[in-house]
Amino acid sequence: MNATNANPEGAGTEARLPDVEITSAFWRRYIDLVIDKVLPYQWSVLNGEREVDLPPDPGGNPVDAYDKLNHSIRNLRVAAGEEDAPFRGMPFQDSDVYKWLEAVAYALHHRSDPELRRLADGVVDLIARAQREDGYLDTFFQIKEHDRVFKRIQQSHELYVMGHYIEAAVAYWQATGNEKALGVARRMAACIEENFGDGETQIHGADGHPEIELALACLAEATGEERYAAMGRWFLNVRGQDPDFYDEQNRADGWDRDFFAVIRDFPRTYYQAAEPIADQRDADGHAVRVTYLCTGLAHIARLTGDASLAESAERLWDSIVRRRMYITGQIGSTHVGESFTYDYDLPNDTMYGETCASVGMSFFARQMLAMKARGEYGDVLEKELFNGTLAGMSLDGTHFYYVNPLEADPAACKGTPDKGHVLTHRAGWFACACCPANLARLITSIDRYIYTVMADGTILAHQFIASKAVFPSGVRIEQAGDYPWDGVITWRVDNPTDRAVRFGVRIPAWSADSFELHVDGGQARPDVVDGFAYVEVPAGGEGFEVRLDLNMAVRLVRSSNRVREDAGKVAVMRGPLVYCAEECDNAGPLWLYSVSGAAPTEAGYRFEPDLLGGVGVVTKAAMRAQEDPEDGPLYLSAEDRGISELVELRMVPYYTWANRDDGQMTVWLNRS
Ligand code: FUB
Ligand code: ZN
Repeated sequence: MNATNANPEGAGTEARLPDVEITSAFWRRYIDLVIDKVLPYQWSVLNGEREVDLPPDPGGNPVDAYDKLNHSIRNLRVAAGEEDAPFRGMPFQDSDVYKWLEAVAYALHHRSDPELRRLADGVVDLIARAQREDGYLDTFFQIKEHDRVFKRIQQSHELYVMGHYIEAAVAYWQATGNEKALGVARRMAACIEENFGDGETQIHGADGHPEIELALACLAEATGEERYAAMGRWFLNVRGQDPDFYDEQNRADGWDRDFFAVIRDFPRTYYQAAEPIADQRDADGHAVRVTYLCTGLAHIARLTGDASLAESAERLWDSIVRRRMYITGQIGSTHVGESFTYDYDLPNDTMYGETCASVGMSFFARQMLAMKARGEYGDVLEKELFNGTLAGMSLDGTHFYYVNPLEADPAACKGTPDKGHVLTHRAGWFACACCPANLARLITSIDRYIYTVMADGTILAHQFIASKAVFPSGVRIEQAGDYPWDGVITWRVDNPTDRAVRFGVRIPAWSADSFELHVDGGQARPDVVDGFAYVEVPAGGEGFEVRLDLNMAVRLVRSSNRVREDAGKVAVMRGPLVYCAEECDNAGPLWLYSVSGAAPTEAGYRFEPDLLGGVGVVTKAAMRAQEDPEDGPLYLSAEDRGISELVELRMVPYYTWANRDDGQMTVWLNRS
């Protein structure tokens, strides 16, 4: 970076990323699904070509105000002065288009598609026409609230929206060389720089929804311009400095003129603005906000070498991962404010677990890996990729989850407002549609999540995704295997350079006690340092082979007994996958089953190629209590244990749930 205070150690991490072709059958299917189905489907929604039924908004916003025909692209046309219509939709709806554009950018890397490219170029042109002279772009404000620009940033999402455009622009410019896309982002950044800062006439506060910080970090890293990282750092440091900032802005703007009345009176922790970040001990408030903030923290810490930001990122990581995260990687224990609650509070049926929050955790983990070679970051990333995120989309790519519970019952979802935000089948779209395109951009960028190249050139192979990678240094790695179904992963490394390359293979915590590593044909006993086993690939080496055999036995897992909701329960896992029982496989109610703590034998696992796109199914002996008669007493003597029978419980990977008949689902099972 052209920086005086930039951290030369970490600044070039993205530039050292390899060019990757995905060969993994598992991920290839998802990438193709997104390119062939999801992106066209999402475009038809965003462009108002397809009517969508909107389920009740899980975040509590009134849905009646939203049309079945989405106006996202139309809003841009109106802002560009090409159509005359009122603004329609969520105030931050432009960001759905930008996430879609970013997903397209990554898709074009996997497959050349002139038609898609033409469409996306047209969207960039439209965005450029909609942008104001001074670089500002937010159609809600341009069409409807032009005199309130930056006047209520607690709720306005203006920097959130522009941050999403900046991310998309960087990705699109990198994928296609489209300078116009990047130019719009630069002008936006200039507008933000003009309006925010320490100057007397400038705004001295951060957006109520973190996002601009991570976006500026991306822009800084892509362009090599330090001013963007400095701006991102300023936004991180200003947060919480003046806890009254939002109230003062709201008062000046008119106290009751809310964009989102529902969030105005949330505590300041909701926006991570109750105190400076360095003083924030726990991950509190809105879960997606926390993950975006933390991604920015880690990224800007790396770019600027700011140790205090790095410490905050680590502290908040620990708060989430050690005390506030579900076994599937999901976060957000309550729908009230889509938020974290308190340590070890992880209810399974009233939880939130927003898809965006798992996507955000994947971003955060990726940035933490770029700061530090620590296996736990890779473990959590893997947990998110195979569980928390993928559950957000149906196997046919046209239905989505916003909220992802670990336990669901159609009767409960309909019968109590406590669970009204939980759906037992995915929806075609949402009034607040932040999740679908977020997931699309994660899946199409999966090639960026396999390796991290550290400042000293060490290559970390942290995700097991079969692929062919060519690094800027000339190193080539062909990774093979049928993960997550099979636990044998091989890397064939060619190192044509004149320096040995340090190659770190992640040893997942779940297999740390039982794995084998073979290096160039012989079994190796490497030291595992913080979750990575390191080997040296000699200079000039061709076809140097590293092979990892993981323990893929089905295992039963319990939570810390500080988690009240999971006490006396077990979950089933195999490799990175969390399993669940569904009513369509097992007669309900599912709470009548109990299982021993012993893992099933080998016979309890079978790959079924024709089920749910091809999945490994786990079966385990269980006792099933006979359901009491409907007209029987509500309370009975405890000595009357009823009758139980021995049955076989059938379980499928959590990410595939709700793709068949509507019914109950549970991850956690009673332990007998
Ligand atoms: O506020 C913008 C987005 O909408 C958030 O990130 C999501 O949680 C949803 O509330
Ligand atoms: Zn979302």
